[in-house]
Amino acid sequence: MASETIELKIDGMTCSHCQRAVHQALEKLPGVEHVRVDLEHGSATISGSATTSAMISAVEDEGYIAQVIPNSSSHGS
Ligand SMILES: [Cu+2]
Repeated sequence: MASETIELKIDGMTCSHCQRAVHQALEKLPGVEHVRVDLEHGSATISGSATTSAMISAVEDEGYIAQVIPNSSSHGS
């Protein structure tokens, strides 16, 4: 199973309505298994096999800005 967890930085969320819009946009993507949107930190954590570019465009379609947060913890140097 190529399931992985991706963290996105989301800009533009101001209230729980925004949070829900982002959550729903990500959740309906094919391959996405679990979504958690953190309004306070402006981030989203997505588990599943969808591509990050699909996630970013889904969020942007809702009117928010999404960026991948580089995951520095997966490779200890
Ligand atoms: Cu809002």
